[in-house]
Amino acid sequence: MFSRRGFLGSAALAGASAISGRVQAASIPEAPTMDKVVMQPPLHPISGPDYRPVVTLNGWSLPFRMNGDWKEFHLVAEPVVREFAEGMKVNLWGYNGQSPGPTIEAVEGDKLRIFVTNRLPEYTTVHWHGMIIPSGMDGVGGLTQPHIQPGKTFVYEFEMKKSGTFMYHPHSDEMVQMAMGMMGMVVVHPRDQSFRPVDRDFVFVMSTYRVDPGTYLPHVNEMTDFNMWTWNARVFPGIDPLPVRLGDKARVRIGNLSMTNHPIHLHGHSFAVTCTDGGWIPESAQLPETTTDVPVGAVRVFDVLADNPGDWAFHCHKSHHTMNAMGHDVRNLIGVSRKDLAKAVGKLAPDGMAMGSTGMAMGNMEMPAPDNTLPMMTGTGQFGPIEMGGMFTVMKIREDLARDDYRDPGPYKFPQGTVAYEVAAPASEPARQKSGSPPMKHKM
Ligand SMILES: [Cu+2]
Repeated sequence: MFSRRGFLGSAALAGASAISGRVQAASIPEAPTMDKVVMQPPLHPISGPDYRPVVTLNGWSLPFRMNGDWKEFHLVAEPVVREFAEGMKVNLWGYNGQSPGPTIEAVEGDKLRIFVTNRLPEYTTVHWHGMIIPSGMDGVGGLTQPHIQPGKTFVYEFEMKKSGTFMYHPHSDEMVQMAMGMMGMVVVHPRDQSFRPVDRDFVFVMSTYRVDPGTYLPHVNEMTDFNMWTWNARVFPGIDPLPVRLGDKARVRIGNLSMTNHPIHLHGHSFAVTCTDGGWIPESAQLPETTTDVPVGAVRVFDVLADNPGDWAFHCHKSHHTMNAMGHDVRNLIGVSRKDLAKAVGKLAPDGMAMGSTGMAMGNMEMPAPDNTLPMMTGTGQFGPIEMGGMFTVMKIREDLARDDYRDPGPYKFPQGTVAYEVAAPASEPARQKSGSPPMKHKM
């Protein structure tokens, strides 16, 4: 856990310093760090206006302190090691010990002072994606500010003009720094707590990497051929589930800082997209959806009434994005006998395995793989292999969850007689046209 030292003592600071544009180095707040890869409990505000906090999948929210009427945060840009899932760790760049960086939560109307210290080997900046702020606070290196050199600290100050869901990322050697995992989310709660309230609130950002099997560093020049499709730099089965109490209204906020769009699909429900990084969508303009496409460099937020209990798959609908690293050059051998082929391949690559002639399902048989490489399809549910990877997790809707309890409730206990089942009687062959019989005549 992060240290609360300095934050609990914020009352002493409150009022001590009125609005000041220029801050002294001595007054830079502590920078908490996080080393856990599981979702941290919601961070209820200990000062400032109240709100229902969000939870960040496999992440956390950055604690703040009040200084007069300023809410002060401290981000530290630095190299980090991120576990994508058990068995694979990647050297990334991030903030405060993790990639992605912590979620920053604030309230509409708040004055934010965000300190950014650069512990990277090259300069950086932070751009506040989607926020309506003065141009000089926009974080575009060279255009709106000098770059933050290694070892230096800059401060950003702005007022949160509107509520919503935003992102932060560098605008400085952007291709490298974003490909290395530098990003995070900003959630600004409405000042009026009766505006579209929800019972549970989740947030994550999508990013993609190409990490060659057996290596530990993403290819930062990759433009299209990614092999790790992540939510908060985690892949299935490493992504936290979304536990929701039956009857709760849940909100899911999704940012996309990858290089392609992701159609995000939730099973068993229909939802409404209620907000983008541009603002709240009026109710009259909301469509009922089961999948929403999240474009590159955008945020989509949906609200769902969790009225259908169970374990509901929640995933990107591009099927290659629910896989881990795979060989893209594998040929489709469905329907091809591979008796001879297997012999030939075996001579060339003893550990190699051709795609099966009946498909790729392998019943959770995992191939030998280099170090630091995840199986392409993995994970086990209560009925057998799930055979997924990448952008896949489960929304777990249960009757018996307590408010604010985001712990994994385990597998769903299906009521008797509600699971698809095998029929004992043999199925009769479907009637088919016999070969040699005359072609069917159609009456015109
Ligand atoms: Cu996708």
